[in-house]
Amino acid sequence: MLRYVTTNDGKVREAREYLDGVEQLDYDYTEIQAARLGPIAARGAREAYRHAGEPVLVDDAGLFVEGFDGFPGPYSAYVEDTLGVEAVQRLVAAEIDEPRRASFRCVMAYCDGDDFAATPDPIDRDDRSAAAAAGVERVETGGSDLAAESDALPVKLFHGTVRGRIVEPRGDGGFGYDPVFEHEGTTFAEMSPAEKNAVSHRGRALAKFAEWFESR
Ligand code: ITT
Repeated sequence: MLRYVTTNDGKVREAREYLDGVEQLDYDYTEIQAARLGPIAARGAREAYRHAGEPVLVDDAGLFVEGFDGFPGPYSAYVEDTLGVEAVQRLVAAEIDEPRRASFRCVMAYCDGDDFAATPDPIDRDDRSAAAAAGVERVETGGSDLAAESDALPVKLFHGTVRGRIVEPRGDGGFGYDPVFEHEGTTFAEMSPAEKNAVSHRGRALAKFAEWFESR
């Protein structure tokens, strides 16, 4: 049984369209601080797999504002919880000229304890020697060293991106930053779940995953 690991019900609604009978695993894995989503999702997938003992899919996403060098990016959840979505929109409107470009990005990280021998990249193998050379710190959680526990677990990654603009909030569908993200004239919050999935970062990553998973 595949477990879709998230605390966010909005993500689950969107994932169900691609993954028949997928079960949500409401597990709050450790989100490490990193500039890119891939390593965050990969680390989360290893931790969730060790917790669940079943195949897991972790979904890490964020909003990247071009004029802010990608902020809030990997910190999107923290910024939503602290500043709030509408404050981010006002900040963008005050500081950045039209067209206020931004993108949503999503990385799906799949782990089932096996290798992916005949699979093309990207695969995160948690290369500890490369991490050490780059001066990356180990993550300590309650005395256990996650990286040391997990270095034998490869994780398969699936990426999705969608480009758009930051606009004043419109619509009441979706979740998170959807009301302030406009894609080709419509905000994500004005779209039905199926319309959003057809163009969204998550829909694109899920479509790639679903195709690969079916053949596995
Ligand atoms: P989990 O980590 O438990 O999956 P989360 O909501 O914290 O739940 P993320 O860290 O991936 O998930 O989310 C980053 C932030 O980006 C968070 O504030 C979300 O609300 C927001 N976000 C992610 N996908 C989004 C989408 O499709 N539309 C709008 N906002 C989104």
